[in-house]
This record gives sequence, structure tokens and C-alpha cells, in this order.
Amino acid sequence: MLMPEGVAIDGITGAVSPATVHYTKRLSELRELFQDREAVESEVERLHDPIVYEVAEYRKQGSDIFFGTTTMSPGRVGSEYYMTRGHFHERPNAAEVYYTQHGDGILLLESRDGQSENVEMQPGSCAFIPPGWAHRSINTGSEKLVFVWMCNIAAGHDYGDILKRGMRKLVVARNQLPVLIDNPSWGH
Ligand code: PAN
Ligand code: ZN
Repeated sequence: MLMPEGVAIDGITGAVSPATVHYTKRLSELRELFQDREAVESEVERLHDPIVYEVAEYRKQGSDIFFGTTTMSPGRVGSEYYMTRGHFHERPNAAEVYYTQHGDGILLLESRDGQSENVEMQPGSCAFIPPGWAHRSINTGSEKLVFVWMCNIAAGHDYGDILKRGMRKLVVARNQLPVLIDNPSWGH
């Protein structure tokens, strides 16, 4: 029998305690996400391959849900803000919830047929990610972006499609403010 447990989530650092899984994504692992590949290489060099985001999970076998945090560093590559890979869930009915605890960001969503939507991420905002929508988080602020996510344990992650086609919108800095622009290489 699974036993109830309180899990501490630090709203500033994103630390989950106890956590069952933890992983880190560095800029060199995320090269393909950014438009300006030369800028990626120079930032990897200049900042010694910085951590772009970390994920901490709490997952128990025998449960149908799991949850955790994503903690994103502030930063840009050229004019593009740091972002997660972005994915569809493999299961057609698997939704997800993102509850932002700290920082400022944009949650970019995209349906299979290319409809684009976005939801602001700021402390206290809770985003509903419906089934069938790819989702990517972007840290547009100057501090860490920390959010709690929760979804079905069997949701599955399909990264390939978004990696291949990119997302329809890019989030870039214009006069130090985030704006959404069309991705010129979307679908290529
Ligand atoms: C989140 C994401 C997490 C990292 O837990 O997996 O924010 O983003 P990528 O997985 O796109 O790199 C989630 O959406 N899980 O389903
Ligand atoms: Zn997801």
C-alpha cells in the first residue's frame, strides 16, 4: 500500500524534498532549439555550458499521477530567451497543470495542426494544458522561473515533432521586453 507523504517544495529554488528523480539540461544539450547557432556556441563557451533548466520529480509506482518542479535560469541566446525543449504528450487524453511559483515567463502552446496560444506565467498563475497541445516554457524574466507541474504518470513525452518543426512563435527580447514573433523556419 502506498503511504501518504508530505513533500516540501521550495518556491524560490524549486527544490523538491524528497525527490525521486532529478535532471539538468545544459545549453549544449539544447543547441537545436535556438535560431542563432553561432550565438549558442559562443554562450556555451563564455558561460561554461550553463544550466538552462532543472527538473525535480516526485513519482511513486502504483499511482496514476506524478508531480514535480521545473526551475529555469534567466538568460538569452541572441535575442531568444531560455526555453525548455517542448513536447506533446503521447497519450491523446493527457492534460497537465503548471502552477508558477516564482519569476516571469510565457507558456507557449501549439496544437498538432499549428494553432498557437500562450499563457503568462507569473507567481500564482495556474495554466491548464489541454490534451493535444505541445507546451514549452520560456523564462522572460531576470530571475529564476519556478513552476510546479502535475500530470498522468503514463502521459508520455513526444519531443521529436517539436524538435523537427519548431514552434510557430518565438519569444524574443525587443528593447529588453519579451515579444512573440513568427518563427521564420517553422515547419522546416
Ligand atoms: C514538464 C516538462 C519540463 C521540462 O515536466 O517536462 O518542464 O520541459 P521539457 O520536457 O519540454 O524539456 C512537463 O511538461 N511534463 O509533462
Ligand atoms: Zn508535459
